[in-house]
Amino acid sequence: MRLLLPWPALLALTSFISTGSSCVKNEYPGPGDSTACAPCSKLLVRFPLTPSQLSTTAAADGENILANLIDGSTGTRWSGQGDPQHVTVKLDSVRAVGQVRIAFHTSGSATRTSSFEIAISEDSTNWTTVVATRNSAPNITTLQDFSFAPTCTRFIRITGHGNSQSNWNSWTELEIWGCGKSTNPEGAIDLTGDWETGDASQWDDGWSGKDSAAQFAIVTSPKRQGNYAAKFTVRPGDRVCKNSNCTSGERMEVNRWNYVRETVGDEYYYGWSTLFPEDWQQPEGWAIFMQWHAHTPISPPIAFGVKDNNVRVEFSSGDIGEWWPAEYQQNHTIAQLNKGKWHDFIVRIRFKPDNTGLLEVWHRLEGQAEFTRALSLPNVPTLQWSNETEDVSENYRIPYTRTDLGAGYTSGLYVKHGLYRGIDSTKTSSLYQDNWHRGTSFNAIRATFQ
Ligand SMILES: [Ca+2]
Ligand SMILES: [Ca+2]
Repeated sequence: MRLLLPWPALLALTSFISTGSSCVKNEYPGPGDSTACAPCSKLLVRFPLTPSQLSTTAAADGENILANLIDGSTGTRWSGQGDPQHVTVKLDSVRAVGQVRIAFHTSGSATRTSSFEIAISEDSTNWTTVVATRNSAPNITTLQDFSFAPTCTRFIRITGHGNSQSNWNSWTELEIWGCGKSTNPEGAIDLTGDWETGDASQWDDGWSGKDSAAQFAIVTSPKRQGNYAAKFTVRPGDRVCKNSNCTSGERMEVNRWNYVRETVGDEYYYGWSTLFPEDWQQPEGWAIFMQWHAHTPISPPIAFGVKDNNVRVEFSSGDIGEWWPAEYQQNHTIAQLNKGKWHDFIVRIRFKPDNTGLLEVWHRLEGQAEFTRALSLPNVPTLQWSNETEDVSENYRIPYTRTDLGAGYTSGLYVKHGLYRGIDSTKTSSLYQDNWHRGTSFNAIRATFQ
């Protein structure tokens, strides 16, 4: 028998979140899915190119061949005469592209500039200009960066319009940058939500809240990092409703939707800071302030919550075939509430629906110099899965087989950050968040803290 939870979620049922960019080909990439495309807020990777991926309309110019554009040397060049002449890059699959880098040959004249424009296309027929005709900067022979909003595309076309001395187009290097998983072994930050834009634009799907003007504010004090932090407020009655469906709790959260999401086998590190101010009003029931949510209509597999005087990690993970309780339904205390002092968190999660998942938490309270390991759970499920198909939203099912329980589906995640609580409180609760990041190593995350 299924029991509806007195707890978060219902999100998948109410489905307030739009799918954002229409160019997302596979919103829910599976493990090893190299064709996944999701725009990001920060460029991460240079897409590897081979000579066969380059083509041009220009006649050959001796040894100045296309392959010279991607040989890593500014001492070799491609040259094509005429205005216009195109160089077209065909990516190995649809990718979220956000920057083209070009190094220009100056033919011995430091002040020579080159004229060009950049367009993108999904089919190499219909083109969208992303960098209008412009000149390169003079006195620079290294790569110059030309950025635009990350967009899912397959083809990038650079059109040369000659240079300030002649109608030759001569470029020494070409790189295409965009969104993807970093392979830097030193670790890297791939998602940032530190409010330093002075707004919520780092969270690509905006708010889940009843009244963002009343419930959300960028503040300059208190703050933990940089110039800005964010204040989240939830008042009695702040449920979010659409049509006749309402969330099971009251909330003010920011959401991330169009990004390389957490899925089976992924491992990421996260960091952020949360302040429960001196006048914090503890909700009567449950309250969470950071969650990794699945495409299932129940509580998230992992959430950071606050209960009584404790900050804790709350799990509803593993087999959810009966929905409640989930196979792994546990709470683990991280720290005391310590109102008025910032909590700094570093969290490592290996995402698995069986007991090969992992979660570690390092914690530091404002005033402490270094983080200490507060929790280590090396053998826990960190995703949800079910062998009942209706448990996982159709668009987000990832086939999954567990040897002891047979075949079914798991769902990867998306993140929500702010404050979400039950509907049984009579007081208004406000807290502050700052310095949220996702990265690929402890050190990369640690470096984001001051
Ligand atoms: Ca070269
Ligand atoms: Ca900040």
